Amino acid sequence: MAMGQFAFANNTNRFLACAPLAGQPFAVAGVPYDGVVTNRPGARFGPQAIRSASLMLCDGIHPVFDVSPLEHLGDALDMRLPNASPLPEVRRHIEAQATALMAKHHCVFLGGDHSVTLSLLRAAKARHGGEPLALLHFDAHCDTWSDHFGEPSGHGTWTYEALQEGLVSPAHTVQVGIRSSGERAAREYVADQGGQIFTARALRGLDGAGLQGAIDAIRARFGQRPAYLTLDIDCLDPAFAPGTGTPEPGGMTSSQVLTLLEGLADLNWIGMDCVEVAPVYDHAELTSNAAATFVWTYLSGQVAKRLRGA
Ligand SMILES: [Mn+2]
Repeated sequence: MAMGQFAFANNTNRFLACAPLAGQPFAVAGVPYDGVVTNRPGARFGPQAIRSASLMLCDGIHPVFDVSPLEHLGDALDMRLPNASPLPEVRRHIEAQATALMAKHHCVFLGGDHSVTLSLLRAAKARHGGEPLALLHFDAHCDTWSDHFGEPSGHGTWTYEALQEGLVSPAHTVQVGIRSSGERAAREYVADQGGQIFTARALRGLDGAGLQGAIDAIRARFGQRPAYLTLDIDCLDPAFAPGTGTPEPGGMTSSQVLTLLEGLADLNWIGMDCVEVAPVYDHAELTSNAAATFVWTYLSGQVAKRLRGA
């Protein structure tokens, strides 16, 4: 079957109502796949919901970065993906389309379940010199299980797979917001490999200046190594993001995430994804609004950096 025949969940809205993708330096693309979730499906509709929520930001000058990403951004709409093929086949399609987009643009991908990040990291590493990348991973879950309830891969294995494949550097891997149940070997895997974990418990009550220690630690660890940002919306407490497949109480606030994103904007980011937004479980578009704001914040920071010539 030719790739052009896959048409599931293709959207016509564009992020921030930006122009169709042409020669803009920044691109948004949807990855509407949720075939390997543990519990509740629905993240295939995440890209559509995040784009809709973003429309309130379309004329917005960012208050910290003093830019709007709108004129610098195009939307590639959704990847065309097989929906009934095994995960390795789906991942090949995602990687091929991500590779083509990354060749021309600094990309933000809208998931989709978190399994899609492995393909995006494969494309990003190849694009940026082949050295293992730095990885900043916001999530309630460690995603370092070595199997998915007896299957080789799911949406909770991609971090383990990325470290095993050498896509990311263990010493430059940092997780933020982790709190779900799980055996110690998985929960502590990133730290055991030499990375760092800021659990949601360790971040309780910290914001603003209280997060400066975490910002400084991540900055020191990453330096100017090419870095990829993956943000599972379930890093947020369900109070801020109910619309996700596997919510975990006791999570981060939206302002904590924004403090970190704003404070780390000048690192050497090469791409981002925001995953696991499942609008069917959302209320009042809380979750898709949070996701749209995080993506807008990232893009504003990167556009400001580009305009400075940095
Ligand atoms: Mn998660």
